[in-house]
Amino acid sequence: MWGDKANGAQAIYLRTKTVSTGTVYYVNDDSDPGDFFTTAFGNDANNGTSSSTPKRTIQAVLDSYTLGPNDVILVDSGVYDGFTVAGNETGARIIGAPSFQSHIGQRVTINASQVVLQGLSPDQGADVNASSVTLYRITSAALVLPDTQ
Ligand SMILES: [Ca+2]
Ligand SMILES: [Ca+2]
Repeated sequence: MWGDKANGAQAIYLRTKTVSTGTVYYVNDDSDPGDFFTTAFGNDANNGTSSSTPKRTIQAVLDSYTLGPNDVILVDSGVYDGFTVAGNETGARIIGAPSFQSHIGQRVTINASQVVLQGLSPDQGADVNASSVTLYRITSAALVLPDTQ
């Protein structure tokens, strides 16, 4: 904490980790309790590129676009179908709502390296078939991970 002699205010400076993002995509189900990222219900006819035009399924984002490193899918609170991250989506990040209520009701398959899953609840587990995949703040009783990466 520093005293700012110029205007008398005190301030706390925090060093935070900042990760640059590429394109951000949005997904929401058709209920809004706990929603954090989006302002509308999801619809796969939406483009998924703004908080007011979320897609309904994660797979629809993955199928509509080619995600690259640091591109992010923000998955709002809800229950979602499983999805497969194709081998060419290296470095894609799929992030759930801070409430830990972004449930994936079917199995998840990761075929691209350096994918990050964060804050999701893949309730039926995940198959990770690629290297350097990061699972961060994941809640699931059904995860099966390979012995080595
Ligand atoms: Ca929702
Ligand atoms: Ca794709």
